[in-house]
This record gives sequence, C-alpha cells and structure tokens, in this order.
Amino acid sequence: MKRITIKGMSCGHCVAAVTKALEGIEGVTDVNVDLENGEATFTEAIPVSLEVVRDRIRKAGYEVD
Ligand SMILES: [Cu+2]
Repeated sequence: MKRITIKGMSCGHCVAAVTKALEGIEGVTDVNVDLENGEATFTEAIPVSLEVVRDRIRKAGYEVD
C-alpha cells in the first residue's frame, strides 16, 4: 500500500475529486482519501509512477507533499 500526503483538501468535494483523480490512474486500486489527515492510500495493481500521481492530483487542483 502506498501512502501520500495531499495539500489543499478542505471538504468532501475535495475528497471526491482526489479519489476520482487517483482512481483514474491505470493500476491504482483501493483508493482511500482521509480528509482529516490530508492523506491518501492506494494499492498498485501494476507499478505506478509517483510523477503520474503528482500530475493527476495537481490537475485536480491539489498538491502532493
Ligand atoms: Cu473541498
């Protein structure tokens, strides 16, 4: 399981947006976004580049710390 820290989330809409962004990445499964801790966890069914994750999160309007 991978754990990343995400900056900029403030409400349920942010959680939904980040969840959708992560679920849209090939190989990412079991996405769980924790608003209170500003974290997201996911499982890699195939290796996933952190750069791709950063890029998708950024495009959704948030930053991976
Ligand atoms: Cu929000």
